[in-house]
Amino acid sequence: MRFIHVADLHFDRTFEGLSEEIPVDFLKKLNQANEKTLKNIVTTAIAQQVDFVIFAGDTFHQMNPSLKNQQLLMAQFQQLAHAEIPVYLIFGNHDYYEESRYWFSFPENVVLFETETVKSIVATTKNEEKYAISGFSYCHQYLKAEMVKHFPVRNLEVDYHLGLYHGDINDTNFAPFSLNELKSKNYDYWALGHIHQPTKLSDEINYPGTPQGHTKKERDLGNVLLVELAKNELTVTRIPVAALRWQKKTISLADCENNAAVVSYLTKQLTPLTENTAMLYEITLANTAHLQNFTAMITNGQLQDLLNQQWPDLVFVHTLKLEEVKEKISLPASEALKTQLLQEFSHEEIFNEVLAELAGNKNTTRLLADPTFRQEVLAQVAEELNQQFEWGQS
Ligand SMILES: [Mn+2]
Repeated sequence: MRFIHVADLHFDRTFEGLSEEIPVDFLKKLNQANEKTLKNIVTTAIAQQVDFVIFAGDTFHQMNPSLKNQQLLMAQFQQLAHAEIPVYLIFGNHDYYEESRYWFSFPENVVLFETETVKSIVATTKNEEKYAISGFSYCHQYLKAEMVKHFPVRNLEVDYHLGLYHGDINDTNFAPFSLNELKSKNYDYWALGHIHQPTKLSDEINYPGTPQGHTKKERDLGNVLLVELAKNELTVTRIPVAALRWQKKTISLADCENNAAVVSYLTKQLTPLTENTAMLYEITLANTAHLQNFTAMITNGQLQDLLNQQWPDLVFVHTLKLEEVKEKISLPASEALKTQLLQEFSHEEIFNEVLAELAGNKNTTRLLADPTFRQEVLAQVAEELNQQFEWGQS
């Protein structure tokens, strides 16, 4: 049996944090990107001849999607219907479900899990493999119940049993669960949703991450998972589908002798690898001290504009800046102490204790519970400590 696991598509989310001067051609790409990503998913499903496609919540960014976006989504589900590929869909905390908001019927190949109670269905693939799927949806923005407790144990009368779960290990607002609880059900696969960075909790328990990043923080991602199940065998493959990719790059100009070499060098560095994926870049230029009269063309935006004309519909540099070179402060403390401190603060309790003042607020509570947030903050702290201080030996 093989299927595609999609989560957190956020089909109607706009691309955030871009300057207003986006070239017309690229703006057109942006406006079509969400639909293109979904089309890529559908094309992949048909080409891979999968048995079904799972959407594990937050297919829409809003609980009240526009009519146009509803129609576009249904049209793509209809494509899967033509290929006789079923869709199993749960709703997450962003697109929490209320029937009356939908002005189009879901095609008949789409099986919805519509309530905040766990529902199980049994079906058969074309190859006569029998499978069960258990799942639930959000009907409110928050779902504090530990939904995992309501899942049945593995159905022993089917070849495979799958769980659909939109939730968060740490955050009590989003159907909290523990890894052991999921494992205790003995399912063959758990299709998770909610965390936008691809995250593997164990071989058979995965967040695919968002198939299309919408902010510069959602960089270097954009895939779905192709899952193949055979008796006692599981293969999970990432398949890239994003119409647009966000990337952060530091480019050294050490090899550019003078300004006359800069444009062609940068152009080369930004050359798109494929015509199928548009690129959104945040570029930092390093080692520029030897170039004269250089800074002005960065600050007045001329170099950025020029680069954005090279592949107007494929490459957009949304940020172009110079690397900050600061004089380092010499510290009498050792490198080992720095490592030790970082290790200490990577413990959840200690980290949260330091940020205890933020814990009262709804949004920050969510951040504090997110292990990727902790990792990001600590990585940033480590970078700052290295950039700003000269560490001693003892
Ligand atoms: Mn979510």
